[in-house]
Amino acid sequence: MREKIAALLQEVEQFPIQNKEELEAFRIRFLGTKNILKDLFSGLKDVAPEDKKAVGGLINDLKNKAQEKFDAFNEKNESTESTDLGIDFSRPGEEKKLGSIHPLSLVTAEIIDIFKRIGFIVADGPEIEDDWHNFTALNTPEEHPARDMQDTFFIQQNPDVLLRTQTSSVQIRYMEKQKPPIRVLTPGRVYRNEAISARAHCFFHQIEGLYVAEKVSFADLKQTLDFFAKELFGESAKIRMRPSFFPFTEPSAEVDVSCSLCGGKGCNVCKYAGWLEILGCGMVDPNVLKNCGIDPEKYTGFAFGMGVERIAQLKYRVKDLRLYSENDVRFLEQFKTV
Ligand code: 2NM
Repeated sequence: MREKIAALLQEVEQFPIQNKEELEAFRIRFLGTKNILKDLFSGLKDVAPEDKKAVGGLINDLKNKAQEKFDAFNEKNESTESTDLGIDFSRPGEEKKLGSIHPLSLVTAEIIDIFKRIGFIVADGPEIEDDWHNFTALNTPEEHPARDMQDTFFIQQNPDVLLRTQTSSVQIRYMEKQKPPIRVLTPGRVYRNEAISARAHCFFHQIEGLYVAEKVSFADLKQTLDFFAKELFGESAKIRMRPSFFPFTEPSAEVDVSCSLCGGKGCNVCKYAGWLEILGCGMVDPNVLKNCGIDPEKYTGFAFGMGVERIAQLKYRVKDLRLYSENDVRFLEQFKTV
């Protein structure tokens, strides 16, 4: 009996348990309902009475050993299972790099916000246009240089399919569909056939505004632009108007804002002029209204247009136009808002 117990003790100690299958085999042999120790316990009745206690103790020890070995593997196995995932849940999270808003988007949003406060709404339209909406309806005559192949991108040599050169084409579409009063803002990309350099690009972004109603005057235009300049450049900003020419407005003007860097005294940003050109504007030519089915005897309107790149350049001192479309993160990261 004692040899039997000793042999089983050795078996318990040497039993290989490396995986779940071996653990289960171990459990069935030593701990299950029909385990081998049960034979030992039932064999106790044949042991000499004076020996019974000692032998019984040995069998109990054997049983405890088997249970301990089983528990030990089970525990170890459970803990390796969770660390097996290779995840340390107490580790701080990895920082995700956030992008930034493009300066042209920032400036566009700011300009739209200013005009929205005085009743303008935003409209958009196609970048691929026809001759009517980009030129003819805008009172741009057949022989006007803007129509030249040199300046406009035509698609597939078709003179009636082109990339819009200004967002006024969207305003033509808007006037064709809507009755006055109209207060609309048209932000968007426009295209011109120019060699790319620090100061010119083959595409850029415009925001044009249009107000058509009864008795709209040049004074209304001036007031609106004065409000705009003060909102964008600060309370001390002043504007001045210089006579100019556009086919679609009469009279037309160029608008300068006082240089916010030197306050008009003159510096290298304003080239010692004290003024910076920011937009073009004028009273909508009666022919343009007529072309859109609006009665020029009853309604008048003003319009203006500005280049977003130019405004962003003044605001952020961007020296080279190409930076806007190169996606260089060293440039873009400077406009992080968070
Ligand atoms: C400018 C300057 C002056 C303009 C005119 C129109 C329309 F559709 F009413 F005729 N839209 N935008 C306009 C007038 C644009 O950009 C420098």
